[in-house]
Amino acid sequence: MFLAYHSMIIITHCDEDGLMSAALMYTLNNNAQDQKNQKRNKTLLFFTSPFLLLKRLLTLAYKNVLKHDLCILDLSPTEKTLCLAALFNSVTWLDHHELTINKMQLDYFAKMFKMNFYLAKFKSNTSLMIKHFNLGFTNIANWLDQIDTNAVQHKQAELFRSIVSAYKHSYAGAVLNTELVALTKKIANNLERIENHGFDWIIDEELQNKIDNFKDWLKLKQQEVMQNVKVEKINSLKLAIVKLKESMPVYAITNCLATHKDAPFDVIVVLTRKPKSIKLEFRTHTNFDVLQLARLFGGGGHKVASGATVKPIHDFFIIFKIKEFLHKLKH
Ligand SMILES: [Mn+2]
Repeated sequence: MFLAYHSMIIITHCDEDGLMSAALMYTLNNNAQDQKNQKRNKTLLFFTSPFLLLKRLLTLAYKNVLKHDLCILDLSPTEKTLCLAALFNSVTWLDHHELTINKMQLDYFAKMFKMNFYLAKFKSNTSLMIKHFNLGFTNIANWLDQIDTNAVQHKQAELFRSIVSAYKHSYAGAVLNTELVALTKKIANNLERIENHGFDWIIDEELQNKIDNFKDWLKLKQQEVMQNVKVEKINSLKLAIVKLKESMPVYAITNCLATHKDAPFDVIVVLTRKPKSIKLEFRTHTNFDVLQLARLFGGGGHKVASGATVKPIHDFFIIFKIKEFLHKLKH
């Protein structure tokens, strides 16, 4: 699986789970190299979103892909991304989201190209990898499961979420990628320490300031959300619509809306307007299947947490489509 004389490209989801998955992959990769006594030319790491995976693969495929082993983490495969990934020397694909393609298609790619899939429903991609590769990091698996399902209870899960959120709040674009790569390497080199003692040692004065700034900003944003949220009722379903002009962590929206006087909400729609697109996020307080809403817009994810990216059309058309769908549901 790990051909050490090739370079490796890791593409992972730009969130806590994606970062930890990449740290685990770094470690697996290094161990494989030690055993073979070979050195990999280099390992490149890219953070992206499900929507931008296709673009990232296209950009990378334009360079000499045959030299590279590709590894994709915490991002679900589509027909198009599978086709592009097949161009690389070899592919290792690990993901825990609901599949959008059927098993026959996957089997075809696995048979035709050097592609290894491990796609299974786990609470986090991190716990999937820890189980699959028998890594034994039970605390890390548990913390990332809590983060990825927005059920944070442990202090270390909350701390790691704050660290990654603070990075994403402080940096953007290529600089964010560079900073997250450095953080991933730091974590990869200290997995035992994290498993036994958590993340406190990572926090220096500079990072603490970033976390404090992020938390202050988040409090203001949460107040805005509570003031501007639109609540609607469709049949017996309660719907909360939040429109944003600047991204903010969706867990923070879901959590503050849980204290709203009309909570719990069956459907939470977060609509973030960006220059060239609109990011849609769907969450629920009541286990309502919001994956079907993301699918309406060509997106994916989990049944209780999903998303899609659409062209910058008027909000009206998006909200209309969601309401129309909910109206037609039988209760
Ligand atoms: Mn994940």
